Amino acid sequence: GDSSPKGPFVPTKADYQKVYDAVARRLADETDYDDGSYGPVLVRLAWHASGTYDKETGTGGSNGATMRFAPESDHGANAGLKTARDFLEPIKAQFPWITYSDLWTLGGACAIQELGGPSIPWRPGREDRDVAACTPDGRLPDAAKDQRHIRDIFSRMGFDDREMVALIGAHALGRCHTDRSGFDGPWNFSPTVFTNEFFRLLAEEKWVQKKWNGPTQFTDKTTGTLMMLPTDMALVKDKGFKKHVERYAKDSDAFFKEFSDVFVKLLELGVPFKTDDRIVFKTSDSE
Ligand code: DDH
Repeated sequence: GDSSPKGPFVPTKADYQKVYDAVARRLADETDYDDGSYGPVLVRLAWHASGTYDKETGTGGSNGATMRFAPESDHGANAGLKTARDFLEPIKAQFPWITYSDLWTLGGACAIQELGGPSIPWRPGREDRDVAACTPDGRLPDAAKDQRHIRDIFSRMGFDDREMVALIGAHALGRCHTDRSGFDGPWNFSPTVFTNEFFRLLAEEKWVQKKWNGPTQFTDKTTGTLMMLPTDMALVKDKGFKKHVERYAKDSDAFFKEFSDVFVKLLELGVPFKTDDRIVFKTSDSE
């Protein structure tokens, strides 16, 4: 028999790659949802888990996964994210040693990579916290507002103008749902592929206010099928933001590089890591 002492399980990089592979496999298998992928909603889960960070108090952020609990799970901004949390439950069951907070951020990194985005170097070290660590409502952005609100919210996390614009470029992915946010529709024609299309369309299309009974949103004059939120339009109204929109619209490589850096930073806000060593996961299409 094996007489070696059995300490607590210490996962290696290979173990985290197995978790990545399982999420990637599930993304490839479960295509009967929205535009054919759970990837966008996984990205949104990772963002809303992380974007509650407050640099002054050091509260919030991805460490804790407190969106498992009410009241945070019921905050208006988190409507619909149960879909993403439930999608990851079988992965948690298969790898019970990983924390929810590591799993949700790894899921976001995996979705970006599997949908054709840049690699998102990721490191483990988050610990789940209990309901007492839930953040107050109002820390995530409100789509009906303007550039001042965007700067208030994202500077509280510690981001500058360039980083704010790069992050919001994630709206290349997914769509709005009337039964979640009240808004409706996708931002571009390939909502399951990570591209700089959000910026290209924002810079080049003519956007007009949508005529409907729902909240104020904008639609492209050419087809009338795409959408922009008031906060998206603020990125071309504000000079400080607009120069980055135009740069990313023209230079996909710059967007991919700068998005990767800032998404890595977002996922790590407030986490007391024990290692500086990040894992660059292999995507499912690399051999
Ligand atoms: Fe967003 N986002 N987001 N967003 N977001 C929505 C969907 C998605 C705002 C509002 C909305 C980021 C920034 C902002 C994604 C990623 C990111 C929806 C629609 C609203 C509303 C929700 C629904 O109805 O299902 C606002 C406001 C901001 C802002 O910063 C001012 C950022 C920074 C990210 C990121 O990932 C880094 C993704 C992906 C989606 C699509 C989700 C889906 O289900 O599809």
